[in-house]
Parts: sequence; structure tokens; C-alpha cells
Amino acid sequence: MFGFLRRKKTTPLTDEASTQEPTAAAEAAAEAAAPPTPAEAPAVAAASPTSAPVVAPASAPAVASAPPPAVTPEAGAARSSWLSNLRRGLARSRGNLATIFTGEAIEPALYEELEAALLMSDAGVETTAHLIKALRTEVRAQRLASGDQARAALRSLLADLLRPMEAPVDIDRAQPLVMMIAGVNGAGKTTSIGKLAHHLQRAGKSILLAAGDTFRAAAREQLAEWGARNQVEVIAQAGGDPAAVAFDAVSAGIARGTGVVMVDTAGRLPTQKHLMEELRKIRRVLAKALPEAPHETILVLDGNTGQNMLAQVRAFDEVAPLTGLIVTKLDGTAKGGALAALAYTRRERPIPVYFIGVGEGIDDLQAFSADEVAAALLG
Ligand SMILES: Nc1nc2c(ncn2[C@@H]2O[C@H](COP(=O)(O)OP(=O)(O)O)[C@@H](O)[C@H]2O)c(=O)[nH]1
Ligand SMILES: [Mg+2]
Repeated sequence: MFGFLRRKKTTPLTDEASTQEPTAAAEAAAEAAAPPTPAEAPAVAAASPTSAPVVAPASAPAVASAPPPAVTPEAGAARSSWLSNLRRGLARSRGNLATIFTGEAIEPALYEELEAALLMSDAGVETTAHLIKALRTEVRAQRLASGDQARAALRSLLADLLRPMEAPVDIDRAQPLVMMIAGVNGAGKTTSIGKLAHHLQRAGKSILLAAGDTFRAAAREQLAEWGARNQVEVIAQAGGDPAAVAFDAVSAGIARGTGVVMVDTAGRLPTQKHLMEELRKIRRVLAKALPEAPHETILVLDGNTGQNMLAQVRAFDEVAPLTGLIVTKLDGTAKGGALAALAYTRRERPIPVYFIGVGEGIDDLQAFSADEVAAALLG
């Protein structure tokens, strides 16, 4: 059911084993892999993939490390817990929406209340108008009479609206598959990379991470920690050029036959010209390391930023054409209407939402499902 990774052969994924303690063997392996001293990575011009990677510190990770990528059936408990995280996150929007449909009949006031609730859930004016018009049509055509029936109709309209954004990442289409992860500060880029590394490992992929956020040492360390948790290498360079780090990582990925290289980038505002320019540069340099790279340019959006998500998508897409999105923090106080707005405003050219983030843990990344989000919003 969770075909969020498009594979030649579908492999069921599980989340359950990640709560295990790191094994002694795994810890020893991580230690053995650590270089004695972190060496500076060479500049872009040096195409050598031999730059010493800075392997994430082998100190005990805060969160239990991932087990070897054993593939076992999906854990029912894990699934219901993320669904409840999603429901909890969207509770505010659901609370507003659900109370509207309690009546025995569909009064004209229902549409007015619905309009207010949709606007409050950050669906935006246009999307709200679209949904209300569609619901009116449906109520008339199907001769719906009760609030419950109207709610079910809206749920299905919303799911239909969201569905074009439902698409898996094709992780087998290149090797290494190079993913560039962009977004504003605090959106959840680094955290999503950490979770994604875990998921991709479970799908049998080897991973290499590139610490392209070279502005802050803390950002590099944060990625290194996720690397340690997943026992994957992190290519980093103190205060260096993000494009150089990205280049090194892809070169190393080619040399080692790595499955997926994920490039973290510095947080930026669309108005920060030099930072947006840097994104362009990373893309150019990635293509030098491997034609067609980056294969995926993924924008990470904080689900709480509401309508501003649309502006971010537009701005980043101009600089680095986006292939997909990750919407994070849907476990928080997120207003789910923004997802509908995203779907409606991009209906001519939908951008896939590859994943949603429903927590800070390693397992809190899920495939986006239109039906599940619609159900979380409309019960
Ligand atoms: N509740 C919740 N917190 C998240 C999620 N994703 C990221 N965060 C938190 O958001 C903060 C910023 O995340 P980070 O990955 O550092 O963002 P970045 O600046 O884009 O790299 C951190 O405290 C994360 O733990 C999510 O899906 N749910
Ligand atoms: Mg970061």
C-alpha cells in the first residue's frame, strides 16, 4: 500500500525495528570507518573522489541507530502511530471543518461556515471557492441531504484535488541517484534527509550524504549525527564551498557505486539573492560531476507556513526546477488547507509531494497519500 518508492520490485518497508538499540557490531563498524582526522576536501577542480569523507562521529547517537536494511512486513503499530500523528497535527483544521457537518440537513449557512473554516485552515480564497462550488454541485447532483453526506462528499473532492500530487520517487532510475534538498531555514531539510536515508536504506539503497550547508558548523554536525544514526558517510568540509562538497560527494558516489547521494543545502529565503545564486551553482557543478544530476530537486516546506508555501514553491522552482516536495511538521499545528491550495494552484503542473513529515523521529516520514490527508482533515 505504501508504494512511496517506485521500484522495479516493490519491497515492503517497516519502521518497527528502528527502536532497537544499536548493536555492538554496528557501533564497532561505525568506529572503524571513522578517519583519524577529518581531512579537508579538495576544491571543485580536483575531480578526485578520494577526498577523505568526514564520517559522522561514532559516539552513541541520541536516537537508536538503524539496523541493517532488512526488509520485513510493514509494522501495523508504526503505521497507526503515524496516522494518529497526522490526525493530531491536522486536528485544528479538522476541528473547524468537522463541526460544520453535524446538522441533519444541509442549510445554506453550512456553506458560509465552510468557507470560513477552509480559509482558516489556510486553503486560500481561490481554492476555498473552488471546493465550495464543487461541493454545491455534488450536493445537487447526488441529492445529498445530511451533513454527514456532505462531509463525505467534500472529503472525496479534497482527495481528488490532492491526488495529482501523489507520486513516488523513482529511486532506480539512476545510480547514483542525486537528490538536492532545498528550502528555507528550519523547514526540516536536514531532518528529512536523515529520515529519508533510513527509508532508502530499508529499500536496499546505499547512501552518501553531502553537508552542503557550510554556513553553520552546527548544521554540518546535525547532518553528521543523522549520518551516524543511519551509519552512512557524510561528506563535509569545514567552511567550504557547498558546490565543492556536492561535487565531491557525487564523485565519491560514482566511484563507490552508491545508490543515492543526498545533498543538504543552506537555508535561504527566496529574497536572498546570493543564496539563490548558490543553489544554481550547486546544480551546475552537480551536472559536471554527473550529467543529468541532480535527478531530484526537492523543496522541503514547513507545513505550518500556510499560504507562504506557495510563494516558496514559486521562488525556488524558478531557480532550481523542482521535481518534488516534502511537507514537514504535519504532526504539529499544521493547517492542512495549505496542501489543498498547493494542489489547486499547481493543478496545471502538479509537483509531487513525495513525503510528509509527521514528527522528529527517524521513522516519522511517510508517503503522501491524498486519501489519508483528506480523511485526517475531514474525519
Ligand atoms: N514536529 C516535527 N518537527 C520537525 C519535523 N521535521 C523537522 N522538524 C524539526 O524542525 C526543526 C528544523 O529542522 P531542520 O532539519 O534543522 O531544518 P533545516 O534548517 O531545513 O535543515 C528541528 O528542530 C527538527 O527537529 C517534523 O516533521 N515534525
Ligand atoms: Mg539544515
